[in-house]
Amino acid sequence: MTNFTYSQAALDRLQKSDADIFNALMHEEVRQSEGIELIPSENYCFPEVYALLGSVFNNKYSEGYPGRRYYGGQENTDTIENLARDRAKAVFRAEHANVQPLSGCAMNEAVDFALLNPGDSVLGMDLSHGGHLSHGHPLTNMAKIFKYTRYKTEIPSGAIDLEKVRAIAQECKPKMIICGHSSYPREYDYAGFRKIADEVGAYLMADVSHLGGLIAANALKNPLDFGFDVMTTTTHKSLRGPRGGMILCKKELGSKIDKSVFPGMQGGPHMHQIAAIATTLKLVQSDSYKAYAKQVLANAQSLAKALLDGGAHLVTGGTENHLIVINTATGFGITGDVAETALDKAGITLNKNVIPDDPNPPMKPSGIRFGTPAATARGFGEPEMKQLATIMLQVLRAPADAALLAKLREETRSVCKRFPVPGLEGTAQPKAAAA
Ligand code: DSN
Repeated sequence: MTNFTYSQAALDRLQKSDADIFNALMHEEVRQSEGIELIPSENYCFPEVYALLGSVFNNKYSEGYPGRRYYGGQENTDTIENLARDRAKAVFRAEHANVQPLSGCAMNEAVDFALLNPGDSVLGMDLSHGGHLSHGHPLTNMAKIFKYTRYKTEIPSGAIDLEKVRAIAQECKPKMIICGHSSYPREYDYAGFRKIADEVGAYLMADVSHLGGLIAANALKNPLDFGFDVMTTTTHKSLRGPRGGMILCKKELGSKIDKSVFPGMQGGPHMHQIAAIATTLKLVQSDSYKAYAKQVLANAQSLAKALLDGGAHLVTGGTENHLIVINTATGFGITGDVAETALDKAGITLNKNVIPDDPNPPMKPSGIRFGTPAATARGFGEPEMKQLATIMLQVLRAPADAALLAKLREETRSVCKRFPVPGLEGTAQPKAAAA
């Protein structure tokens, strides 16, 4: 059975009362343990996080904020939320922190509703160039309320031409400009964006969901150091915490942000999640976490170089953070969905992804996106990145070769056995539950 940090008594009860879900859980442990996770937004949380997510804090209603709640019995929830807010401010050098957003989209919507009025103009990055759905993609609810305009990157360098951004901003007169992404392998010129926002009188927001942990460890630049008004981050990606979101902002915006989260958007905060965020924010201050963040970046460099050397076409030509996007259509003559499926068969999980101005649709896009946070969390280093690149290149060159994929699956399983998932140590081969 599992060696996870759930209470054994609770697991025994689950096995008796709901064998279907219990078995799915056991199989998921095996999947995560025996496969190489490269989805750049996923990670293995700190084992302490499991203890808190499975704790009695799950039972508590705490609408409001510390010291001002709508329910009694808050002496312990106030403690954890105050700790989470104080630690968030210290880690990110922020004047104000709200740790209640349930996850990423809710967090970004709360910022929009705090700072904008219906009909206001917002400037954010185009989705196919690396931006995120919650920055005003036309299919989102937010796009029905606010008027979003998008800036793009230069193809093929991936650079952002600030003169073009400035011209768009002067034209659309945004009330807020968003920096941030979910598939952009380059660093932003935060100071350049601050200048443009000042020129057009816009709020400036950074959504650093992918980079939160790397910024916390000072391995990447912190937009708040460049005078950004607001910064948002999810807590389950590079930060290795529970699923959740956080809003960090200037003091003068704190009250608007807090009111927008509660009661504007949400009811009871998830206190088990906030407890786990608080602990995460303590753990990311350790030297071992700082070393982890540096290794995430070193591994991304190593993986990118080995893939480039092997002939892969990297969107933007390389990476400056934890993620890599490959154009599989031009490099290997296959769409991203074909690449995703073949790599999955070889034991490597990543996601199909659009490339800038992709001529193909999102379910059959031209590329794949992947990154190093999860593999680094289980201890992969640069030798494993080179091995991984060799495996990936073989798969991408022959995605329909079943025998090759099966052979490579054995190789990935064998690498995984050497690097147990945090929280699953001691169970190199967790047993699947009996059917
Ligand atoms: N879904 C996340 C990602 O994969 O980047 C962002 O919301």
